[in-house]
Amino acid sequence: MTALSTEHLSALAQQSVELPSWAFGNSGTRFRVFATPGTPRDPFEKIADAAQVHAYTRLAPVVALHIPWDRVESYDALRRHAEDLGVTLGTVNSNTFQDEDYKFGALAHHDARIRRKAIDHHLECIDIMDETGSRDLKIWLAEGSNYPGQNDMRDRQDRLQDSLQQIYARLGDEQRLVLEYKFFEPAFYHTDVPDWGTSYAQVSALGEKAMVCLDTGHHAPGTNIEFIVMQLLRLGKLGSFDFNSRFYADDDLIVGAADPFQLFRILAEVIRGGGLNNPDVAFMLDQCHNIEDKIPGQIRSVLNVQEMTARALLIDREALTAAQDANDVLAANAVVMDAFYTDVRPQLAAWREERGLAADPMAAYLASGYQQRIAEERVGGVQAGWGA
Ligand code: PSV
Ligand code: MN
Ligand code: MN
Repeated sequence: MTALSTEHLSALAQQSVELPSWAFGNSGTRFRVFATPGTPRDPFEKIADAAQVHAYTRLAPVVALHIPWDRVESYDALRRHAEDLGVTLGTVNSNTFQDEDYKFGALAHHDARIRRKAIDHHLECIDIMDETGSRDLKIWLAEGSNYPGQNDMRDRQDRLQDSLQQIYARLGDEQRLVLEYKFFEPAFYHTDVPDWGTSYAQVSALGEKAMVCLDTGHHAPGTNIEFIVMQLLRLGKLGSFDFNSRFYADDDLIVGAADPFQLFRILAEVIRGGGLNNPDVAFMLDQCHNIEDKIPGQIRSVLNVQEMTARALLIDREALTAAQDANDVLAANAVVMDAFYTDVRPQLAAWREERGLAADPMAAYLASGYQQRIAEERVGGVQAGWGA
């Protein structure tokens, strides 16, 4: 069996996955939100839960915020709270999808008042980033139209660019804007940022501090996502990932649960393109745990990312290039499949123990009593925001 080398292990030791604060709140579908005992009642408790994931895996030192879901009186206090628990605050996500004013759009709206309000919301997010020490402002827009003729799509692109320019102008030297795309939903006919090409066009017109965010759940079925990863890395515009998995649409399920092979292929392109442990690429999760416990759900997620990274590192690049150069189709494919089929779990477990971690982080967390404690102590948890 191929084993992970010292070099592979040191690459894995540097791996960092950013957790979304909203994964720790209750969420659901549009049919019902099922509450989970022990759900955090405020952003401070969400950070405390995220810190548990990091404590057992040493893989998740950063927590992303969502405004207004994580609005607090003092971001400095939130920052210190995070640091006391061994994590830092990361990407700030804006929200222009839950306000009555945004029914027909926000940054691309034709009404100057509403567009101003949406731009100001993003400026507030940057103010928050200044206090939290966050680098990235992530923008996902729920904008578009439902019927042909409802809006002028081209005018909307122009207004979107203008709005983004105003936001971009407020970024500090070390800050960035990442623009996420999604092919449909909540708009069903056209979406203003439906694909990586549109996001790339919009951010390229802004400048170097603007990048694309690739959410793995935001493509049509059958899309070759690793090709997009390759292309964005090649263009130097892959700013961040939102990892999750999907069976049907934007399911937000545990990354690697629906299609571990796809996650492996994506991470293989990340490695090929120099994106692993590259500070320019943020590896975030964007998930909701509707029916399973949230902390174990996040532990499972980061371990899935680690396992598929380890397998992707095992691809024998020399053998692969030789087979490719010889047009040996089956040999080239076999090199990739050999790596994918290697079970890295025993080696990762042993390696964790060497670093003072439990061999099985999930079992260790479940045995710790934390889940029972929060279930007893916290009554009346908040929703992740989707229903709030
Ligand atoms: C909605 O599709 C969404 O899941 C986007 O992926 C955002 O990243 C996320 O919500 C949080 O705003
Ligand atoms: Mn996302
Ligand atoms: Mn999504």
